[in-house]
Amino acid sequence: MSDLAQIGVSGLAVMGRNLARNLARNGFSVALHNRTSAKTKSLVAEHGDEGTFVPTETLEEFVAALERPRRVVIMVKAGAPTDAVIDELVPLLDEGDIVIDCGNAHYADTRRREADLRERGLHFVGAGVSGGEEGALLGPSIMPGGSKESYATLGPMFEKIAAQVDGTPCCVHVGPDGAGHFVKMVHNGIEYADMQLIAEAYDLLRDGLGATPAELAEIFAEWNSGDLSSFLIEITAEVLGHTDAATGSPFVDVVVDEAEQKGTGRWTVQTALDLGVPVTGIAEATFARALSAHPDQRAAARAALPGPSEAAQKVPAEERDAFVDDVRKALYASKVVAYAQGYDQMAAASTEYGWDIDLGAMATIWRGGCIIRARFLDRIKDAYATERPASLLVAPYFRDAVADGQQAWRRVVAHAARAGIPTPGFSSALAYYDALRADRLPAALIQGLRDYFGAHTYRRTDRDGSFHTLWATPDRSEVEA
Ligand code: NBP
Repeated sequence: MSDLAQIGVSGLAVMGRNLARNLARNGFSVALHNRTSAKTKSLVAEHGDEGTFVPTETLEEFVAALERPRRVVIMVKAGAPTDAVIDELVPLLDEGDIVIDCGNAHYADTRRREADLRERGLHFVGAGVSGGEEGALLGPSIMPGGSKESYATLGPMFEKIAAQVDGTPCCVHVGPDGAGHFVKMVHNGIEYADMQLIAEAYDLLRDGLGATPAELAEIFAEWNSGDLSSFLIEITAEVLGHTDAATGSPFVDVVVDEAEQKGTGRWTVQTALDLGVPVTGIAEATFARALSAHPDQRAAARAALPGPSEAAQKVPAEERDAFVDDVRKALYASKVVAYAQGYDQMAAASTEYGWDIDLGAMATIWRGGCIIRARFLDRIKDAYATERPASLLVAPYFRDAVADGQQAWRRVVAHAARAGIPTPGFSSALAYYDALRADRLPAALIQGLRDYFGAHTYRRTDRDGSFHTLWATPDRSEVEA
C-alpha cells in the first residue's frame, strides 16, 4: 500500500475532526490539515490510534500527502472561509482531482464553484452532511452533488462511512453541481418545520392540559412508539423530562424562549419564493423563530393586547385523552404537509436546473444519520417507488392517514384559535390542505381585481385566450388581450 493518504480533510473543528475520525475508523488513510495546526495536533494526540492519519501543517504538505486523483474534503465555516480555502488549494491541484465541500454551503455558491473548478479541469462536489457532530463520527446522512465521474471514486468511501439502515447506506449521488447542497438545504428547512410543529404540539398540550413537562415527556415517549417515531420526537421526550440541576425546575422552563437560526431555513424559504413553490410550513417555522427573537415587541404586545378568557384555554377533564390523540393526529397531518411542500421544492429545483433528482432516494438517505430521521421516511420512499405523485398528500398512504386525522386536525386548530395559542404551523398546514383540495379558489377574484386596477388580464373558464374588461366604460365590455 502506498504511503499516500486516500483522502484528506481540511478544517478540523467539530465536524471535520469527526468526519476524519469516521473515515480512519473505516480503514481509510486520512491526511489532516487545519488553518491553525493546534487542531491537527490534538486530533492525532487524542485519536491517533483509531486509524491511519497523516498530519500536515501547510496546504502544500497536505496536497503532497494525497494519492491521485486527490480527494480533498473541505470542512470549514461556510461562505468566505470556503472560498479562501479553495483559492489557496486549487493552484496546488492537478487535473482530475476532486474537491469536496462538506460544509453547509448555499447551493448557488456550489454551482458557481463547480463551474469555476470544472473550467480548470477539477471536480467540485458539494456534499450536504447531516447529523451534527455525532452523525459525522458515527455515520451521517450524506448528500453529494457533482459529476457522476467524481461519485464513482468518492461514492464507495462515503457510502461506507454513512449511516446504514437495513443494510442500505444513507448516501446517494443526488445530481450535478448544486443538487446535493440544495437537498441538504431543504432537509434543514423540513427540520425547522418539524421542530416548530413539535413545539406547537407541546404548547397546546401544556396549556390545554395544564400538564407538567415531565408528564408531557411521557406523552412524547409514547408517541415515539407509533407512526410519529423519529429522532426529534425521541429527543423531545428527553428534553422535556430533563430537570435543571441549578434550580430544580423543568429545564424547558429555564431556557429563554427566543429561537435562534443559522440561516438554512431562511435560504429554503427565499429559494422557494424564487421557484414559486409554497413551502408554508417551513416559512411559518422560520418566521416563528424570528418572532420569538423580538423580546421588546413581545413585551409591548403582552401588555397591550387582550386574549381570550383563561377558561377558554383549558380542555375539560373528560376530554383530555381525546385531546391528546387529536394533537397527535394534527401533528402527523401537518408534518405530511411540511414534507409534501419540501418535496415539491426539490422537484421544482430538479426541473429548473436539470438535476433529475430521485426523490424517493432522498427519503432513503434521510432514514438514518440525520436530524429528521423517522419511520415516516419509509412511507415516503414507498410513495415514490412506482411513480411521482402530484403531491405527497395524494399518495395513497398519506392521503388515507391525513383523511383519518382530518377532523382531529380541525378540532385542534379551532381549539388553538379559541384558546389564543399560536399554532402557525398547524393552522397554515390545514389552510394549505384545504386550498389544495378546493374546487374553486378565490384566486379568480384576485385576477378580477388585478384586471380592474392594472389591466393585467385574466383567462376565462369557458374559452382559451387572455381577456381584459374595460372597467371604465359604461357597459364594461370585454376585449381579447
Ligand atoms: P465551523 O463552522 O465553526 O468552522 C470552523 C473551521 O473553519 C475551523 O477549522 C477554522 O479554522 C476554519 N476556518 C475559518 Br472559521 N475561517 C477560515 C479561513 N479563512 N481559512 C481556513 N479555515 C478557516 O466548524 P464546524 O462546526 O465543524 O462546521 C464545519 C462546516 O460543517 C460548516 O460549514 C457547518 O455549517 C457545517 N455543518 C455543521 C454541523 C454542526 O452540527 N456543527 C452540521 C452539519 C454541517 P481555525 O481552527 O484555524 O479557526
